[in-house]
Amino acid sequence: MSAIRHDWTIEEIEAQFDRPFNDLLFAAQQTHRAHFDPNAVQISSLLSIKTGACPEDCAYCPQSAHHHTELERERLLPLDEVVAEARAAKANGATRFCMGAAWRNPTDRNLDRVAEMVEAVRAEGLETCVTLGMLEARQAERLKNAGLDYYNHNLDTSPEFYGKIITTRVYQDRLDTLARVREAGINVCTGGIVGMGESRRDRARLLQQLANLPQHPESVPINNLVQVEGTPLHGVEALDPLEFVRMIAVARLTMPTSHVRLSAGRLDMSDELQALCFLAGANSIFYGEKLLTTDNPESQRDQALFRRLGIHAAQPHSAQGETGNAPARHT
Ligand code: SAM
Ligand code: DTB
Ligand code: SF4
Repeated sequence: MSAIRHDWTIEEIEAQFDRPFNDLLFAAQQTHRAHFDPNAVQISSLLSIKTGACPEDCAYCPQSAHHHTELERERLLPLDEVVAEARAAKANGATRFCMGAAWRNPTDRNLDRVAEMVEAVRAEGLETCVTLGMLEARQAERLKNAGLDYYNHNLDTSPEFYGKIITTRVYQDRLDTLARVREAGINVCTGGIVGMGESRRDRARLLQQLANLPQHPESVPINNLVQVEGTPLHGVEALDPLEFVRMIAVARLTMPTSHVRLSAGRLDMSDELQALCFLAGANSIFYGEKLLTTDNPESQRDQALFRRLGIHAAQPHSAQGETGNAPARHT
């Protein structure tokens, strides 16, 4: 078993990135096998419960009110629509349902409505995840009491590159929200985006931030930028796909027991590239034909890919290191 470390230096992480590709993938796959069923992949489906007109200025995001995208602003979805979508996701094979809102932070009134959604989705027999922006401690507790399993809040990139991407909130705000989620006993889902024009050192610094948290996130989404017309990052040079695979592999090596999610960006990836990501240690995907506002591969294509690779869906709470809907652990 690989050691669980929280003291990674930037040089050590960069050295992993710099290894010959085959050596890196072999090491990542060994680590993966020490902690997980190598042929099991966790399946989450996403729903945007409140779309567009976000006050934040994240340069990658089609939902920011600062950019001129073609997205229609929508109100918070009614409960019955959310439950219908959750049922459909479950019938389609998802085990976790993630609800996203384009907010800087939720108001208490909105949080009450989201808490109802969490309760109702859980009652359908799905794991629940929400991503609502910044949270206060009492709001995290409110969600925990509603039975929330996971909270997603990404660090997105390195502390150094961050200011080039977002100016309306600082890195420390994100770390504070993550600490409150952890303290409330909710599983932490946090990762980032690559392909935004950052350097390899930025990617290594992001992984260093994640791996050196007091407790590793249970879930680490690695998003490849989905370029949307009208956002400032539209037209930025795409990342070398093999560098994306390296990012997955180094996430696996630095956070051996976390679920590493091959997240946004799969639509543009070949089956072969996705297969390399699974070999590098990715063991979770977003499944279903939409992410939040952009497209994801058709379910049938994913089912065919799983068949080709002999991959099966992981059962909820089957992996080590998950707190489930249980009290906070302090390590
Ligand atoms: N508003 C909340 C927040 O930012 O915390 C929650 C929703 S936000 C859309 C969730 C995450 O989606 C972002 O942190 C970012 O990592 C990811 N994301 C947004 N737009 C993306 C894009 N165009 N490509 C890849 N990932 C994206
Ligand atoms: C995450 O890391 N990626 C998801 C989820 N968490 C909320 C969102 C991806 C969004 C991609 C752009 C869109 O569809 O709007
Ligand atoms: Fe708003 Fe979240 Fe998009 Fe940033 S990533 S603009 S906070 S919806």
